Amino acid sequence: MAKEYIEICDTVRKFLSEPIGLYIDGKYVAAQSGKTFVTENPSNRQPIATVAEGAAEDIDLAVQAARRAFDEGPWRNEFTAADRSKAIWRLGELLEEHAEALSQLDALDNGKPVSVTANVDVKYSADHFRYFAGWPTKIEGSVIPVNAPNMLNYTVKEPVGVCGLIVPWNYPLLMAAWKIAPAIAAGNAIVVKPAEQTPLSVLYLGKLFEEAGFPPGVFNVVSGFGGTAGAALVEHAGVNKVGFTGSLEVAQTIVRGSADTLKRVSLELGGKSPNIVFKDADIEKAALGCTWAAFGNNGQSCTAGSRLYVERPIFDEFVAEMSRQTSAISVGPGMSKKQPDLGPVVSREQFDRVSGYIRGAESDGAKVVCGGLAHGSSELEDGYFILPTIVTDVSDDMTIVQEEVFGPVLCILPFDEEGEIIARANNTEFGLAAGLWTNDLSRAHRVGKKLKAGTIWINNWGYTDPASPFGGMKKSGYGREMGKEAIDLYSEVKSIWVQT
Ligand code: TXE
Repeated sequence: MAKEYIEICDTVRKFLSEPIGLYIDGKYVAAQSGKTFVTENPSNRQPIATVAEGAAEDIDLAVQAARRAFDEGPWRNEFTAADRSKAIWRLGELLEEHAEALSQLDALDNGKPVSVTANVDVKYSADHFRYFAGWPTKIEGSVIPVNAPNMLNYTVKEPVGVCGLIVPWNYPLLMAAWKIAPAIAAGNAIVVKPAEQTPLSVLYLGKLFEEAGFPPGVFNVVSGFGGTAGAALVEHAGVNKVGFTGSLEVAQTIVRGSADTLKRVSLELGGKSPNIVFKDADIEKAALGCTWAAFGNNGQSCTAGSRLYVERPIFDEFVAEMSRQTSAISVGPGMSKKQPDLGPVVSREQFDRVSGYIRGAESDGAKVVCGGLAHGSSELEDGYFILPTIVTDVSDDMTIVQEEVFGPVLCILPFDEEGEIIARANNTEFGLAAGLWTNDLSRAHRVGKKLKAGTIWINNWGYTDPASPFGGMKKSGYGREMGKEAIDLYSEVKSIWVQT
């Protein structure tokens, strides 16, 4: 069968045709070392582009540019809150105007279907900027009725300063937008370190910041690797705050690495989120919701509902329905004209890791109900494809049930009663999200209250909104992104006392 792909648009073709520089102080520049690296399309393992490989010396230049912009430039001294607001709103519009290019860049780099990058990644990123465009004019302090005569005490919220934002590859543009938008809305200057697997869309943003009227140095991007560029950003004395999304291990390195300079740190990490279906739930609706909870974004979501507990009387029926729905999910290259539901996993490393988990579960005695490694189609053999996989006959203590797979693998387990399932659901080191499906209103609230996670979804899964706080408990991190909490995350409070 002929392979049919969406044509790469002229803007993207041009952007990718030459080595892509770091974006520092309003200009694209080569890395100081002259080093570059090649990004690979996980759908076909072909090179996409050559990208500058930044390291400590480039981070230093980017931080200096951000410091100048923050300490001396017009950003702090001339831009009013309303000016900031307008520039951020314009950025949201520009994301939409450049939606074709941005969605193609994320589809090439991450592998996910371009229909998804257009309708989720780019659309939600634009929405995110527009939401935070409303904030600068609403960041208020307060007047405190202190117990002291002739004394006026008030607070102001100020930007933290220069923020280092380290982002992952699962939603390359959107995870960056989650941090960039509140950081600049609060008035900070930033240096972004995109994931080495997916640097393209964030590098492309440089042009858009310039066009939106941001002064040079407010937004900088240093592409490169975690252990070099990422670590240098974490340790740099000119950086006041680090915002990170990624793995627990790297988060722990970041907390240690930022100890000397005592930076503010916020962390959005992984999960092994439990999803609970009670026997009174609407089965078809719940099965559809649970399917996409697990396999949306190919399971490469920090909130993937990867541990599914189903009440025993409906267990067999539910697994059969899930298996039917999961087998109907189409998988293919991100730029395929067929517009599959899911693409490949992001890299060779993730492919090996996820397939290792599936093999490990099988050798521990688990049953693979559907899915597994993709074969039988030349189109899929070119890339890092893993079919959405359901695993049963597992127990709570098995690796596949305990560890974050971060790929299209779902474990389904039976349970017998409410008290038992709350304890089992909470028996994880993570606490990012949890969900439950029931038509019993009291139970929905009762169980929801007892689940230990930053987000609880009842009779739905995966909803987020720029206005609603999002973040984790336990080892899923600390700090809340989005909503007014995100403005606080990128602000300091100053208390001012005036003798009247
Ligand atoms: O993440 P890393 P990886 C989880 C998921 C996945 C696993 C590994 O389980 O399978 O992590 O993915 C930068 N100092 N999540 O290895 O390494 C790195 O360059 C500073 C969950 O890709 O944490 C990239 O920009 N930065 C998750 C970013 O950290 C460093 C999303 C994330 O990469 C660094 C991604 C260092 N020493 C993975 N080392 C989620 N919560 O959504 C790496 N980085």
